Amino acid sequence: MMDKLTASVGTALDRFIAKRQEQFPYATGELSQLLRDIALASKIINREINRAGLSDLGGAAGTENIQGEQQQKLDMIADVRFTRALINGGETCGIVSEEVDDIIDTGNHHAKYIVTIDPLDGSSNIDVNVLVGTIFSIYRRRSPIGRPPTMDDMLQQGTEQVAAGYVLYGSSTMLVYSTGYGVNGFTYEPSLGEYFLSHANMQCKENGSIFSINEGGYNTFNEGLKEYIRRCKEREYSGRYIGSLVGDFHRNLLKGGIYIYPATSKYDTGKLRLLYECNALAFLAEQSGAMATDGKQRILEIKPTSLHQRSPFYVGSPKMVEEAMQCLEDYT
Ligand code: AHM
Ligand code: MG
Repeated sequence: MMDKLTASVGTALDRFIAKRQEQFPYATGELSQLLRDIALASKIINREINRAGLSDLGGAAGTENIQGEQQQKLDMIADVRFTRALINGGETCGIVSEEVDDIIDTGNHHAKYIVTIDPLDGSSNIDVNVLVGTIFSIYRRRSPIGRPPTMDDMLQQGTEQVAAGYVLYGSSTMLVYSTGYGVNGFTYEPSLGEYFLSHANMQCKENGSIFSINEGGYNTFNEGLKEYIRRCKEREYSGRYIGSLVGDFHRNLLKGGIYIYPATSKYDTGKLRLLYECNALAFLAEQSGAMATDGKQRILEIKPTSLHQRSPFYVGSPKMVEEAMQCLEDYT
């Protein structure tokens, strides 16, 4: 598989992207440019996040997004930065963002790609200096070139993703992405302003001993999920939950584990959004040997019906996800 071939640790992201493109003789370079645009925007966000404590960018902006959640100032800044980068880059005709109710028409009607993005996930963690992330998916448009993007372009199922990734703004900043040939992770070197390959061909362990779930909702979990959590505790697995999806996912990808956001009394179809949270991570999960379902079916096969729809999310080491699903079937 292409991404698994020649990547050597220390390769700069730009070079890595260019080399990948060379391996596809018919590639036009548009996807490569789009990935570079996302990387550039992430560097700007990284700078803003690092300054947040000093420049009064933490905290709420006093407005709400479509889900009725408070928008943080940095949420909105990240949204503007990514949207601008995608508009200026010219390769994206339409965007779905967590922060914007409707389709964003970039005006690049000759562009081939659609991007769905959560510009700053876990932003309630910024005020307490805990990591946050950006999550993105890239699709090919379905509508004819030269026209505005349509709902049909946006509501593609996850199996149609051309690429997906996340940026983790943590103790160091990382960009992890896949174009469907394995998963590679790049660490940002701030003094050089560049990402370098640090985690080549990332593989999730088949089994793990970390479970990540907000147990505050335990009393509202169904019997199957309660049984699975009981088993995790009987085996003295480590309970680890940052409350920042990218961080929880990244840790479990590296160490082996399961992340669960189930249906709860507050969120009857789960909290996480299919188009710009679950699908991207499900794509990366499967590319790394992990598994992602809504408890019953593969996340990537869910046919979306609306831009901001939610889904329960069970993702991680395949043996753990399979056992959790078996519990749901047997006990519920
Ligand atoms: P957000 O998109 O509003 O930031 O919400 C998503 C976040 C995830 O990063 C995290 O896993 C989850 O919400 C935590 O939710 P909870 O506090 O309900 O456990
Ligand atoms: Mg989010």
